[in-house]
Amino acid sequence: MSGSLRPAPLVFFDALGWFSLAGGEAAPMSDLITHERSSAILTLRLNRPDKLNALNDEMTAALVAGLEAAATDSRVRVIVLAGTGRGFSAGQDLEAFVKMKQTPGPVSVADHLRRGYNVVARRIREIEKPVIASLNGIAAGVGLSLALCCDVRIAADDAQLTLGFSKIGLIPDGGGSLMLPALVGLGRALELAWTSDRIGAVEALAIGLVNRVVPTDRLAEETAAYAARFAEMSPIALGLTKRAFNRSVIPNFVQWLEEEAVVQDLAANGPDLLEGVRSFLEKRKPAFATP
Ligand code: T3D
Repeated sequence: MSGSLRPAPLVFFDALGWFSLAGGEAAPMSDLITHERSSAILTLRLNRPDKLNALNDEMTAALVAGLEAAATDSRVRVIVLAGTGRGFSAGQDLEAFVKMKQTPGPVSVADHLRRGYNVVARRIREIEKPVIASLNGIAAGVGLSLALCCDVRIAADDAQLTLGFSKIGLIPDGGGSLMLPALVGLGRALELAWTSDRIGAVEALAIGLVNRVVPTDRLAEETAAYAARFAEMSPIALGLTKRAFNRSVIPNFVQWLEEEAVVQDLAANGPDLLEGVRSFLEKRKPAFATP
């Protein structure tokens, strides 16, 4: 079933970048995030397959709205994040990023994070329902970070995971600099962040980056069957377990998102970001600055 569960709430951002919703007002649901509900399971699907589901501002706002709808709809007990087409997400749309940087009075990267990816990351962690990332093909950049913010990751055996940030002069953001070491330990996290090596599903499973690996042609069915187990359990117990683990393992998550944005701004204000992005789009090696 496609379409929204109910009219999408309007999303506003305050000075700190947190969103609020206009009560009762309806906005057209963006096609960039589709909603599919099957009994108690809501799948929010990144839907920009011609761009490897690279995220732009409209898509990010639609994802926030989708998560908010899922959080407040008592029919929804489990949320699945998935991608349309040959991958989960290639991360920030780098062409859109260059355009954003070229507009007069460009928004800072820290503010861009505060208004967008940090809201998504915070929402995923705050929703007291299981949020499952269903990963096929590529998950890169903040696409991977958001998957790491989810509670469980199910990977197709064709999944390829890469941070990618270091290749364009950035640090992992969208909660990635906290969730990655929390999941795989400091040493492996630094290795993955610094090298931006692509790792396959089997290696990701071995290091704890994903929870399970399933055949690619069965990803949707296996994810649905897995989610259905949670849909039959006590939503109160599952929700409070998430609250308890949030508080025990990542109690400073929201504060860290802000600190991460500040550190990312330091990286973004140096010369390497635009060189990294341009070299990627021009399909050449970057010439990074010497400090
Ligand atoms: O302000 C802020 O909020 C900053 C926050 C940033 C958050 C981030 O996510 S930063 C990281 C952004 N993402 C990346 O740097 C990943 C860049 N892409 C890649 O490294 C590779 O494309 C992939 C590993 C994702 C996939 O590799 P592959 O070999 O399967 O595909 P490809 O040939 O590289 O890409 C296919 C096409 O998609 C290609 O376009 P073309 O040549 O067919 O016209 C490529 O340019 C395009 N593409 C891939 N990733 C992006 C993209 N276009 C725009 N943005 C992308 N992120």
